Amino acid sequence: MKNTKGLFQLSRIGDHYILLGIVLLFSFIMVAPIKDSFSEQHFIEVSWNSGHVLYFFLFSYVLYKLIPSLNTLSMSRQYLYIGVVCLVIGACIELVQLFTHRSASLNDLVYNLAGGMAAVTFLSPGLTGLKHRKNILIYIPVFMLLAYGLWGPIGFVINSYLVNKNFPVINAFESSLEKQRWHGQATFDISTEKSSEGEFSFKIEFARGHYSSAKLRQMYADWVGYRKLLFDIYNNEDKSVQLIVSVYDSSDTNTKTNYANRFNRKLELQPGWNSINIELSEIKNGPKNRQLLMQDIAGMMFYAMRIKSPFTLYLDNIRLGD
Ligand SMILES: [Ca+2]
Repeated sequence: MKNTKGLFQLSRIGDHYILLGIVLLFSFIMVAPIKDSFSEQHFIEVSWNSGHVLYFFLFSYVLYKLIPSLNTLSMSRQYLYIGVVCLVIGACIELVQLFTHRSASLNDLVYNLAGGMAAVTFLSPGLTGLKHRKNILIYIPVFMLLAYGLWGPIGFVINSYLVNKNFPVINAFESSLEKQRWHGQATFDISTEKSSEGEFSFKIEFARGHYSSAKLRQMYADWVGYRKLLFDIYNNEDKSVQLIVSVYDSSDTNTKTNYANRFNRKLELQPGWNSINIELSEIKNGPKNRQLLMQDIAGMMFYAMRIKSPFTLYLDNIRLGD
């Protein structure tokens, strides 16, 4: 028998109808409008794109099951056909998303392609018959596509390790991965232009408008045993700017955070470096009708409102101290 052993072939399972069901379920999730509270869950959000990879991997698997003759084609044709099908189906999903208030993205097409190419590579029996060197040439681009497609959850796991390792330093911005912990309407990136610690800081550009924010969503939760929250901010403007810093706990993590349910402090930032030092006892008593759960801190937010002219800040060395 020729062409019957794929690297991770699942043919013995024979339950492709179950897999077809999973694919249909994913189809529904990918086109259904999602709620704010759902999209705010950091892990789901950073991993969301990787769902495309999984979906198109399963989708391609089902194609192999439903059309067994695919296996008999040359490898290049399998890559071509599966690739084209993934791109066309992916483009249709993007079109449907336009009508369900979900944002369509060209990046998604790359994630879809990664899933399809991975399926051909790992499930098709053809590759195992090729010579080793030729295999490597195919594996390298496919693994690069996969790494790109799975970067969200991979980055999340590495960040989880860094968050634990570096605490009580919350963000020193010395790793480009730290950017993934942040979310918000402001434009931000790791920068070498200024730093109060190490070589890098977090450049945040607040655009003109009603509201703009940068929100830290992946952090060490237990602040018990420390006395102060400290950080440095460089105000790049030639006049003072107002910024509000908020700290919230696990009871308050979605986009509709209640102002009275968290700690808020208005900062008047002078031009140049500002060293901010806030007592954790004040943060604990920040919410109006309760105390913040200091053992279960979920996030921090830096935001500005009614911004008449855009401004740029550099944030560095967010840490807890005694
Ligand atoms: Ca730094």
